[in-house]
Amino acid sequence: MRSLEDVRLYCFSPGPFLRGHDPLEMIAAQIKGGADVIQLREKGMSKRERLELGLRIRDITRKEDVLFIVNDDVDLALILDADGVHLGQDDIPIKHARPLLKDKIIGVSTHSLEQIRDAVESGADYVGVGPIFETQTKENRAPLVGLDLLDLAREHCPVPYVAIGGIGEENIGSLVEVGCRRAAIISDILLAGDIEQKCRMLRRILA
Ligand code: 3NM
Repeated sequence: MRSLEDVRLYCFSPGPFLRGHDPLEMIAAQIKGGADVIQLREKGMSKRERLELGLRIRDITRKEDVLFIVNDDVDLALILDADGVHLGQDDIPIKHARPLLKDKIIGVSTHSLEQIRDAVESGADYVGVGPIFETQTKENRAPLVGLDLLDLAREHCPVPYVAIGGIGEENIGSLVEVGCRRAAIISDILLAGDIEQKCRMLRRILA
């Protein structure tokens, strides 16, 4: 299995950016372009629909040796035998999720150094750090943390950390300048005319 240390480009299921396309085609294009992770993140779907899409994502990610992470739903991650789950600050705390997930990956969204420290102390395998830049994708987002929190993460975070929020072609270089080579990107990729090419270009900058 691909290691979290090696993760560069962290990608997502289409969510609100589907716009009549085939979700599997959009996911396959991200994988072809070098996605290291696919997260199932479908806030508008019923659990049954998430399960059905998740089964298809599990198949393709296994075949292509890409990590498969499920957002929020611990039970769905287990049913799908995903590689792990991603938990927000308002989701189930790690201490309750870990006994169920055992050695599966648990990632946690963090928006401050204190939250990074708490997540690590609770046994997070990786943390998301954001929002770095302005984003329209997440409702009720936390205040912008900017590149400053990535600077602090580099010094104080012992597990892999992934930058998120408003990252795209025009600003991804600034992450690398503060030593961060892992980016989670939704809209800049899923709105691209050529998703595969977009991923390839972004990943090359992180490599
Ligand atoms: N989490 P885009 S920001 C899902 O700060 C998510 O934890 C964030 O989408 C956080 O790449 C965000 O389109 C949205 O800005 C990222």
